[in-house]
Amino acid sequence: MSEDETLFERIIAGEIPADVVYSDETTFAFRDIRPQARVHVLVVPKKRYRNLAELAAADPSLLSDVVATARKVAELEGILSSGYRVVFNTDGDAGQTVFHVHAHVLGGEPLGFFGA
Ligand code: IU
Repeated sequence: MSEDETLFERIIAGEIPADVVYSDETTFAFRDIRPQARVHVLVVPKKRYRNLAELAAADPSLLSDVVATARKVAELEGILSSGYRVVFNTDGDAGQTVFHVHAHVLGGEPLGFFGA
């Protein structure tokens, strides 16, 4: 297993320090170390799947938990009414770098459109 594959598991286990925003039985949320917006929090399932495609195929209920935690994070960060974006980068062209599926929760300011 590569460093990328274990990194978020080590953050969840408390072996690597992180700014934790929320945790429950199945999901974990912490601030991104290189924030791309005023609010930039990563939501991960505690059980590791490589990416969104694998999670959605194998465990839709856990994917639902991740999306619910993204909403909880928006609520905790005070951006539920101003709006927020949830992004899952999935493999090569999307630029995924850490292969433990994670949702980026972004907001706290107007966000530009993005793409190629
Ligand atoms: P990506 O969707 O796989 O590209 O996102 C990985 C994110 O993980 C990226 O925004 C990094 O800044 C973030 N991150 C982190 O928060 N803490 C870390 O120790 C590492 C990456 I490595």
